[in-house]
Amino acid sequence: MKNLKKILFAGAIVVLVLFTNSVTAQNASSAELKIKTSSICTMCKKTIEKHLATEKGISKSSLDVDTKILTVNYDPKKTTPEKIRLAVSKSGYDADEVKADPKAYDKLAGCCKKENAEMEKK
Ligand SMILES: [Cu+2]
Repeated sequence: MKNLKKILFAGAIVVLVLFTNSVTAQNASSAELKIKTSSICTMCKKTIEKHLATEKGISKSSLDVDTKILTVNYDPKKTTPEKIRLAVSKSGYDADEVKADPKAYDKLAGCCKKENAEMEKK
């Protein structure tokens, strides 16, 4: 009987190790994407990050206001870089070569519009 207990115990450990490995493998399948956006201020940051939080397959997004680079952590099985850029566009901002959705852009606060930012520089 003691041997049987040992075998069961060893079996439980094997199952645990296999389970842990599969969880780690899932984490490894998450990818990172960097997108150049037309954002201007911390309000833009909130708008974009809030919008992306509702998108499927995106676990985390973080915008660096100074560089305008948006870093997105996503699951490649659930979404694609194309879809993510489109989501950024739908929030009113350019995403790399994808231009901002005009309707969403119109709804942005005045300070968040790239036209105004360019005018202020002149
Ligand atoms: Cu802004």
